Amino acid sequence: MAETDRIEVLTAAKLWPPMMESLRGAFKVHDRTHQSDDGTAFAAAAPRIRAIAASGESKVPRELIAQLPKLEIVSVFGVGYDGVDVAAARERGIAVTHTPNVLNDEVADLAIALVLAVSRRLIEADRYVRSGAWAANGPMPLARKVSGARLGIVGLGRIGMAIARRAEAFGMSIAYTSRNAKAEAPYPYFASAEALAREVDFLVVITPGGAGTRKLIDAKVLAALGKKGFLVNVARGSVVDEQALVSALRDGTIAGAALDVFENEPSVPSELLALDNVVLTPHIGSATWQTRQAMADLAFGNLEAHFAGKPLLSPVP
Ligand code: 8YV
Repeated sequence: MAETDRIEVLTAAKLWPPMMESLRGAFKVHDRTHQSDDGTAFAAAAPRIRAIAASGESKVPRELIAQLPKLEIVSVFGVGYDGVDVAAARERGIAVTHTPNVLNDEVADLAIALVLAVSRRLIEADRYVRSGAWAANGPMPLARKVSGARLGIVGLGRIGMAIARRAEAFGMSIAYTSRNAKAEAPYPYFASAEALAREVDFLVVITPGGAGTRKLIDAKVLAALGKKGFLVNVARGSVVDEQALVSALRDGTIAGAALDVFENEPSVPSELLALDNVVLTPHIGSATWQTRQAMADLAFGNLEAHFAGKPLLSPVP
């Protein structure tokens, strides 16, 4: 196909290289030109751009959508689409798709790994061996048992359920909060994160980001979790009040935290870096070859389906 006949796509994030390869094989790709150049290349291409390929962390605001008169679809490589102004897209009849389900296992695995890492002090233990502290000082301070403990899940969606099923295998008692109680969930429901936090040892956050959940986990919730409680966040940094969390960790209001997501990624508050009772990972919830491939197939498949006039594989609800 002549280069000029190709459908033009704007990427709104640095995408996984194999995903970029698929895009480049099928479309003319403008790789983040709206962010990277002085505006002229983007202004020239904008009237022809018919699709945006975004990631879970991408920002696709109303202002960007307004600059693209031919935009038909935003395909998100990720389950979360809180960075996309879905209302602005809908007003123009622009489709928005994401990659649900294919990453449920991966994110749930990481949530359990973080519960174990922070409670059993795994990262600290690794440092203890490498630094020679074991030989010098003898055994490490004791950790907290996970099996049989009480787990609270904030957001019992597809991934939340996958976390709950794993936790059952650890003999944990499970409770949850979400906007509404789920008839199909066999676990006790709490109407607020604060009420849930008061009853659990581990509070795992896996609720969508966006305005509705901004700073849902605040100083009050952390105080309710208490000095023996641990917070795990595999959702979005925006869901936790990061400054309140730093204070709670420093003051011993809670026992520890394991965080895969942050308010201003990739920047992480320096206070967190200095704390031993914190495990930090760089937004790796879905980051395995297997799952990223499945996400790429789905995100690319949505674009293919759209431009072939077929039903979308996974439109946002
Ligand atoms: C990212 C995510 O999309 O699925 C989500 O919502 O946050 C992640 O899977 C991924 O890091 C790609 O950037």
